[in-house]
Amino acid sequence: MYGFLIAIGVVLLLSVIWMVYRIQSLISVAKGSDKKIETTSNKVNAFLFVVFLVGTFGLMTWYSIKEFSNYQLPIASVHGEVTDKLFWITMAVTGFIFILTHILLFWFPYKYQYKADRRAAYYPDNNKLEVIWTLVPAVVLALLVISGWRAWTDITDPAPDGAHQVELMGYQFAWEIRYPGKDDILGDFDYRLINASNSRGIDFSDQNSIDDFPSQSVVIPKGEPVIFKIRARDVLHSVFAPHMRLKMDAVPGMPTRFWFIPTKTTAEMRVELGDDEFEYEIACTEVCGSGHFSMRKVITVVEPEEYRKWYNDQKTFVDSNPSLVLDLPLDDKGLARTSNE
Ligand SMILES: [Cu+2]
Repeated sequence: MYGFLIAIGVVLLLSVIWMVYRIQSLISVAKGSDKKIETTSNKVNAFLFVVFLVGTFGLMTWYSIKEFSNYQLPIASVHGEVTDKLFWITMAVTGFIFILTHILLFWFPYKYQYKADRRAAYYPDNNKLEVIWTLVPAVVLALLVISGWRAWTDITDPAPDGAHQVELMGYQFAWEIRYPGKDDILGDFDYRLINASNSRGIDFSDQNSIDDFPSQSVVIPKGEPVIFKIRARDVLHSVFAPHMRLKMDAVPGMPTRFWFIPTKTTAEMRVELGDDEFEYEIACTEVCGSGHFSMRKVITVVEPEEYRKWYNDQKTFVDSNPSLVLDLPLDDKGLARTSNE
């Protein structure tokens, strides 16, 4: 009970203080306040706007020049030329507008800081200006969006017939790679078949799986279409190969794909960069857990003849572990034994 009364008392006291303050303000308004508006802090703040403009612009320029090589890694795929061109056009248009509007944004507070002898001009509207600043951005943005959309539909079209298939499966925290083998068809998979000896859940009762083989790195031929068939075993991951300008999410339960044509072998890129140890890489770009950083795989791009030789030399899952097909019907086992002829 006392608590309630004290609370009411406090509220009443605050109300009284507030009323006194309001009355005092109204009296000073009625009297005409002689409070000075043009203060030193006003000038300091106006000046700081200019300092901020020049300082951040300088930092941005310095950083952009210093990191420029990281913005434009050499391109190693056909569609990379298209996406890079789009990137730089968008960058030029938005960068120009960004710099222009920010110069105005920070310069105006300085230029139009309070001056006792200055009055603001009244300028109600200008239809011509409104039309211009609505139409110009609308047209420019429409052009950017349409060219981006056309490039995207080209890139995501179905892969050409005969594209080399590579299956990439992401899991916490690595990638597993599978090739379709001599029949060029990846065998089925089912998450319920995942176990210690079959980490990808490959269905070895599907005859197309019998000649599938694993690989420690992604090996692909230069100048021929390649399709990555991407899936995830546990959480979201994302396949990112920066030199190929390739990025596609790996989603559990929803296979995705990305096809492209590599244009430079690893050896050629080593010469171009003057770096004998250069490797193309896939990095996971979905923060997928504590071991996310370790989801790196090497892509080796080789000449087509070298690729075919490598491809024919690989050992199938079944060759490495015949027990994978021990439970299968007799016909399939027979096929397994003859798969590596
Ligand atoms: Cu990941």
